[in-house]
Amino acid sequence: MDFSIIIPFKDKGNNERFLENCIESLNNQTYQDFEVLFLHNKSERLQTLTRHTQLNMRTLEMAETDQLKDYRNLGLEEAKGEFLIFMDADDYLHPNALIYAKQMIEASKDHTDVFKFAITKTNLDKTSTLKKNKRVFFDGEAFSKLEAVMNGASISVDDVQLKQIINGFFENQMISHKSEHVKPVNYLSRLNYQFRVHSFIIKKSFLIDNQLKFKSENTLYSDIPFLIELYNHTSNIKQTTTKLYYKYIHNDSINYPSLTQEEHDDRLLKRVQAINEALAFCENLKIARQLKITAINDYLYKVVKSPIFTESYTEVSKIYRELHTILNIKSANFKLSKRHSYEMNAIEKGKFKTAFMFSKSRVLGYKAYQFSKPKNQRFRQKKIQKNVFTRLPIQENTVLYESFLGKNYSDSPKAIFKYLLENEPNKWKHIWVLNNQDIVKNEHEFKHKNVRIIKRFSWKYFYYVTLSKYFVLNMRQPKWLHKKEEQVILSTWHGTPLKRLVFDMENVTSANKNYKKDFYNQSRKWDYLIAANQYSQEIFESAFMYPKNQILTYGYPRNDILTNHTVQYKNEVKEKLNLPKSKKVILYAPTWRDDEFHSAGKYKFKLQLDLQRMREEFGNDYVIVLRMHYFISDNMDLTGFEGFAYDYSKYNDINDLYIASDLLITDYSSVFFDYANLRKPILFFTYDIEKYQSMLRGFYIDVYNELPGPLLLSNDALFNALNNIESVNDDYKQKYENFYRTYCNLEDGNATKRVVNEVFN
Ligand code: C2G
Repeated sequence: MDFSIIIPFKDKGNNERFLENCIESLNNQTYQDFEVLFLHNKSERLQTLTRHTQLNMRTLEMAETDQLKDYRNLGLEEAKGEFLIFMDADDYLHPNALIYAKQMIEASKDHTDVFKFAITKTNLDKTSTLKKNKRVFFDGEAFSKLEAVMNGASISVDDVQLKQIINGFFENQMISHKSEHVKPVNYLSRLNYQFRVHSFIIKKSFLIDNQLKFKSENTLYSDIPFLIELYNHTSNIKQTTTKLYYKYIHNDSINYPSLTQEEHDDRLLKRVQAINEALAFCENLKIARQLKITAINDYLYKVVKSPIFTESYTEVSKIYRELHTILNIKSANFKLSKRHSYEMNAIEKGKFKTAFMFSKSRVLGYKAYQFSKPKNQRFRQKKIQKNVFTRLPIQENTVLYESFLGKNYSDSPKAIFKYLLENEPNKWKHIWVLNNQDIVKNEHEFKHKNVRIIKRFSWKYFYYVTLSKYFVLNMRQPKWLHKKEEQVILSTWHGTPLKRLVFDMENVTSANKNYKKDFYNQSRKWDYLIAANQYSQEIFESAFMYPKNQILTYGYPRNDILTNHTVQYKNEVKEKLNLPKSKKVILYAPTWRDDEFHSAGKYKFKLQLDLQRMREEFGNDYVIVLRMHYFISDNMDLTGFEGFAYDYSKYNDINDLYIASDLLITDYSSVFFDYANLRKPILFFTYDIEKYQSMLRGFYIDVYNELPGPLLLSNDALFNALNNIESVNDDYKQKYENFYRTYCNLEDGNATKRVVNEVFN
């Protein structure tokens, strides 16, 4: 047998989530001559998952006291394959990984014993990742075989390999494979000092001949000594140039932390201990140097910044003892900068207290330097927020408002503000976060003596965000905000969800891998959260992991005006927006797409709506208002459409656009939940629904059956619906009614009052 794949799996009750990917990827290998060894702690979940697999697989039970090293050693002993492949249970392989490995090994006539798959890190689900990385790789013999067939050679029915090649060829693009030699010492520096055994392919006889085993008891870094000992015996590692091993980076470190994401107070100590242990196996002076540098850098940049450095000298001194031994071990030469060498010399000589003092003053010096650098304004602001502003008394009657990160004067914060201003005009001091003052220059509320405007991230912002008794906002507060206990954060959120949110999302395409963790920590600081309906409440409880039955399900303050406004208000708004009185108004308000962006937070939007045709067919009766999502940074070019199409993407409050319009076209934006309060027709222009639903986020409701209007996948369909709007309305009458009853049933025009009574009194 060619390969034994060794996979340790210590079931902790919450880490079996990705096992299926791993098993499935082995099932899908195009090369079949391998066995799988699962070493596990009597995991029932593993047993269930593997029960029906056709894989050549053994599951071996470990004792509760066994450590990771014991798992791998048993795998090593039991393996029948010529080569051992080490894998982690949450990772997976490209379908052609093994055939590639086989070819790489065969092509290496120089008796290489250690090989490796190059790794790609991913935080997307397996299907999406593999879709992105479809290519298969064959070379030499296989490729010429295929070429021969394409040139007319006959195909043998028993030629399994050829069949695989042909299947692969039709499904994917084909390139020939390449691999490269990497010296362990280069390898160490290239991989940024990551020492992990996963993705290695090692000849079993080589391990036996050199008596290599996992010896370290280190619970977090037992790989390090093993790999260093391995490098001691081999001068070459052959690595694929193509990334065939998928390292899964968990995007939900709250519920499913990987070993690296788990919090261990002694992580840094464990790491320096493992390096120390590894050095004992290290004869190669250059590798020893790399290890030393790693330990030194860990100390200089990680230890001194970690909580243990400020909290416990005893813990730091344990690290010093390890470093002391490390620094006294022989290695190739290297040079430290002067300021770092004071600390290291002291540690080398065993003068730990002195080293501690030096490090402390270096850290202080560094902080002072950071603090004084002119361009580090934000750093200064955060420090002052944390260390100065939080010590000042809270301002009891001050309310701070922020809508869409300071971009608009809108949404529920606006409704709550107007209510407080009208009902208790002298009680409150109101501060609005607005990046551009001009957007409210015609709003009479802002003439009131108790209303002020500040810019986001100005010094005043840092001050008021800390000291306002109430902070009312519709997105998340900044991560750096050290909230005072007396402060009350009222999160209104900004819509009834259609698209899956945070913890209900498998993939987080555009945001960073800490998105879920950050969201979790930030939302723990909300004192109140509002939901427009029961449906939203349930979703927020799951998607935000928000405590059960704590949400104020009172209807949306922002929607009160949709119930309460007058016809006169509608006319005034139309006038304000320069829309012709004689014509009906279509509002087009689509959402953003996670996978279409220029850079972080700046999303693209390509208008698919045929404006030309719309003007030709409906220009006599209608005008259209375009309203892009606030994440879209592309500007609409409406040259030539003057008097027919109006871009109100930057207009403050979408409510006015709802009120002024007679019909809504949207897609997957939550706007229709609000619009339905007006009972005007809604059309869904969902030209990319398949991609959106599968690749991106997926939906909470059955969009094919529950929506209050038709899904229209093309301009033709859309125009057809517009032409027959009366019959569309008739067709959707019942659905609209059901929809209204489910999602708008709390919107009686008094939501703001209910919220204010609960939160402010
Ligand atoms: N919005 C807008 N103009 C658009 C789209 C949205 O002004 N063209 C505003 C609306 O107030 C809407 C809110 O932004 O309710 C949220 O927009 P969505 O398109 O639903 O997208 P997103 O910002 O991802 O929020 O729970 C709601 C979800 O969180 C979705």
